[in-house]
Amino acid sequence: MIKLLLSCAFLTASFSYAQYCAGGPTSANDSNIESVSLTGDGGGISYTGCPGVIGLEEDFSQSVILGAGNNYTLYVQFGTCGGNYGGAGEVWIDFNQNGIFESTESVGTWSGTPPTAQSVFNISVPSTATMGQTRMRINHQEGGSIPLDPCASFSWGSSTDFLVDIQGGIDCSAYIGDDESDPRPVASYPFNETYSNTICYSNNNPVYNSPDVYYLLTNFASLSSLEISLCGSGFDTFLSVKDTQGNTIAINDDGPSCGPQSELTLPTAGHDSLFVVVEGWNNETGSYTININQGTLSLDQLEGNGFSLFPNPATSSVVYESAQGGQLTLLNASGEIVKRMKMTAHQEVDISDLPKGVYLFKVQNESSTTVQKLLIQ
Ligand SMILES: [Ca+2]
Ligand SMILES: [Ca+2]
Ligand SMILES: [Ca+2]
Ligand SMILES: [Ca+2]
Repeated sequence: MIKLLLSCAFLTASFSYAQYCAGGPTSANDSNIESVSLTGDGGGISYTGCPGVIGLEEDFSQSVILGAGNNYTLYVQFGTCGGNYGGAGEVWIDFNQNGIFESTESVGTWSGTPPTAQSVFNISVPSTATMGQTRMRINHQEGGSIPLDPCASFSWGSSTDFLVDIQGGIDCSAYIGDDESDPRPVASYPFNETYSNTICYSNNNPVYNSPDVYYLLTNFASLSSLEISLCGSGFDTFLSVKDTQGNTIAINDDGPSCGPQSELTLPTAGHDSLFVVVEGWNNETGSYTININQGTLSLDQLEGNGFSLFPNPATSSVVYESAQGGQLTLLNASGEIVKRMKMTAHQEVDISDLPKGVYLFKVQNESSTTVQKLLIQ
């Protein structure tokens, strides 16, 4: 019973946290979905469209139960709440519950100028659909042409979402890590796993619409920096690191050493736990490999060696003191170079143009490369 309750709670959570794009019409007049009818294995949708609604309409007053692997008939009247104008219509169901209406999830299309016959669409629910509650979206875009963009904003028409409850299919209750409330735990290092965001994950981190997987890193007090790498993954990845307040403190799209896969190194000072979010560039999904380990910038070893920096933390400028000068490369927490300059053995460096955060102050000369952590506040 507890297990059942937990799995219900999970399904509710994974549904309510998915962030769906929302476009729709900017006017409530003219072209509109007039009616929708769908009978399933239970429940049902019986909808009347006029008067029109501006933006995305979420009609969650009713839902329909559909079985994975089964076929159903959907009736849609693409029409108008005013004058008759040409346009197009399309229906999608988010069968894999990743928060995205992919072109492969299109159920049917229509084009014409109302009045036209009611559209009759066959819904063939994939046997691999994700079990639980998801959305059906119906768009009617005046002046639009097939295929429609499920996320589009336009002047006249409709964009309406309905609830669909999938029975059978894939049970995602074991796929933890969809969002901050249910992260994949990482408490020992080095950590690595090969995993996938292809099924059972939804789009909670809106950097890209790709579904994302959340990790919660703890127990890294003995590591001065963390190197997080998606090198070797099977698609174009994007990596974010967030603190427990939800602030993004580091990001990487295409890492320095492995093409479109992502990698970054960040100091751990000031953090007890961190979220790491793996997603794809754009809508990309697939199998990935994540490695988390002590960073190659071993700050504990480097700190205090070679030069002094003061004040640190600093606000507007910082003074470098050493036996010799060199080339400064100042990097932010994402590993991006924010400043480069030649320095003398005693050099004041203006940092007033840089946002608050943790930086790496790296100095290279003929004899050495030394790095210190600089906090700007
Ligand atoms: Ca989908
Ligand atoms: Ca997610
Ligand atoms: Ca995302
Ligand atoms: Ca990338």
